[in-house]
Amino acid sequence: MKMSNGLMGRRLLGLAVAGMALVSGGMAFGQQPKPWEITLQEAATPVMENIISFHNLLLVLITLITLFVLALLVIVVVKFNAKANPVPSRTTHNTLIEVAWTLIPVLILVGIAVPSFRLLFQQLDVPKADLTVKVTGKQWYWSYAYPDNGKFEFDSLMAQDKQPRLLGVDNEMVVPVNKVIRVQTTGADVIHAFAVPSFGIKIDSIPGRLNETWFKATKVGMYYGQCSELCGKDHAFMPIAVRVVNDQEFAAWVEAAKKKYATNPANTYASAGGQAAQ
Ligand SMILES: [Cu+2]
Repeated sequence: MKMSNGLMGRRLLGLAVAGMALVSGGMAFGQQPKPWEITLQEAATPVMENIISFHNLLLVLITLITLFVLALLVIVVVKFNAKANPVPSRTTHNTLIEVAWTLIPVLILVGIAVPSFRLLFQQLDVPKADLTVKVTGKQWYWSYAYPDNGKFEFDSLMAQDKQPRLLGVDNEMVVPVNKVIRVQTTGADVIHAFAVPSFGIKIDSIPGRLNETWFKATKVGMYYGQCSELCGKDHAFMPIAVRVVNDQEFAAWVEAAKKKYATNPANTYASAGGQAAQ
């Protein structure tokens, strides 16, 4: 069968569009990595929205700079090769150009530094929290404690039978929507890292140290992350699943969780000084 290039291109494009529709159709339940994803996960917090716009700004800048340098290289190769330009110029100094190629990059870097520092400050300056969740990384699962809501703590392990594969857990971390959640994190054994891409957070969970970050999810739904510090043989199998719900659902969940986890061995983890029952 013979096919013209144009026809072939259109068929491939059609196939790609159909594939993308298939992927997005299966994505009704929340934020997680998607097949063939080439950009950042969709934002669910103001911080992540700002990270994405900063990323887009940098992408435009780096593209323009790369094209400019490429154009200069092409001009040099075409106009100033030995054949086209047998007698080279003996110029060694040009004050105007030297000042320009020093000053313009400095101005560009300062221009990048301003929004960059603003974003960094927003990430690091924890606003007044509505709720604190203490997240402990363990080999190889997470524990979540709710000191403001009855001091219960529970383990969250990857569930083989749950979807999405390798991201579903038995007990999800649950938080209310549009509330500032302070995340305090530590490691019980080795260094782990608590990361949820659509919240724009990634912070090390270090034994003997309490690290702090925050997020304010503005959309209800399920959000997935993974441990992001190589922590041992099951590093790839300690996913993070966060369910963002409205206030009433959160209050109901807290009441149920208090009862459900009242006898959880995880609550005695610290006092027992040993392995939590899994
Ligand atoms: Cu880990």
